[in-house]
Amino acid sequence: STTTTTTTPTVTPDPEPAAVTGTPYANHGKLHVYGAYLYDSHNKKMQLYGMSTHGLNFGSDFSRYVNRQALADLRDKWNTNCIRLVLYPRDYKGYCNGGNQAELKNLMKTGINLATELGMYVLVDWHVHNYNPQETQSQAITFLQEIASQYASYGNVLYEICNEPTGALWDSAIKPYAQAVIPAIRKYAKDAVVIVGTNTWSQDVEGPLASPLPASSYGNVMYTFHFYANTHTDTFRTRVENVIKAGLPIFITEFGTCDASGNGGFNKGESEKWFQLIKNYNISHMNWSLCNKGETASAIKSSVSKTSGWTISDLTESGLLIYNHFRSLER
Ligand code: IDC
Repeated sequence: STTTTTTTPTVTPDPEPAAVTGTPYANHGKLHVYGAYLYDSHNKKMQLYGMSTHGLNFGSDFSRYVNRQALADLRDKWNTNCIRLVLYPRDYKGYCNGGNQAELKNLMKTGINLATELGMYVLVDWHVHNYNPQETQSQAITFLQEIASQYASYGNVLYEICNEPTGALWDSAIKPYAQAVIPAIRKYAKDAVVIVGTNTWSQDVEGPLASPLPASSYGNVMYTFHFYANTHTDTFRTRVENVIKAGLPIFITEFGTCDASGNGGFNKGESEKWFQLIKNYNISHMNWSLCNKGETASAIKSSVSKTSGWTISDLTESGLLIYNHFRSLER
């Protein structure tokens, strides 16, 4: 249902942080969406990019990367301007699946605070994965509204309200979900950028193109597309290009250099074809994932336990490709 009763959090919003000189946020400020593109506060086209964490709910092997030195390295050595903080509502110890809610909320806030202190942008990702986002709608509202109430004036915080809806039609499921969740966020964070997932693991971007959220009441909204380079090739690039040309603002909040399973099929050539499209259209993009799990998508070798200060030889083939790609971009 689209009518959800919510309680108003009593949190006093944190004051807007002072921008640290020379950081991405100091240089670009609050972002906004116009037509198919994201712009900075100087009205220059803006591209956010960086690493996605793995699931913060999956335990300290994954959440330990949310630390100051790791984020500083991602900013200064990897040349990135954004970090994506991933919280699964379901899956293992997810926020609505037995996870310690206070701890998980704290982890998210720690990540937001660190990113803010370092002048980086941050995606707060409600990581719906493989189902209709309406199934966790009321918890999404409560969680995201609390974050938005505390960080109401933080221009560096973006809200990703559902990672990858699946089996959820745009018109009858995802759009009404967005129409329930976005106002809860906007009650506090009035003009924060919000990113809405699309059906079929965030591939069906034609849904919102045919029936976008009305711009009059839903400004600063973008729509999600995800690719895994060994699975999604030319036909997907054509689809993305077509919707952008038709005016749909796309944010690639997750991509992998390998198979969609996250394991196997590292594909440099197809990844580079995506990087070219990304460059042509200034598309924001976040890589899965910053961890050392023994799967192809991980950026850190499984033998490496450091949580910051990685050297080239600590990176997997995926990590190295991504590191070099990010360093070639203009932050
Ligand atoms: C995968 C992880 C894997 C984990 C699984 C749990 O790589 O370690 O066991 O989730 O659900 C996505 C999802 C992302 C997936 C990733 C790879 O957003 O959660 O992570 N993927 O399968 N979409 C396409 C691929």
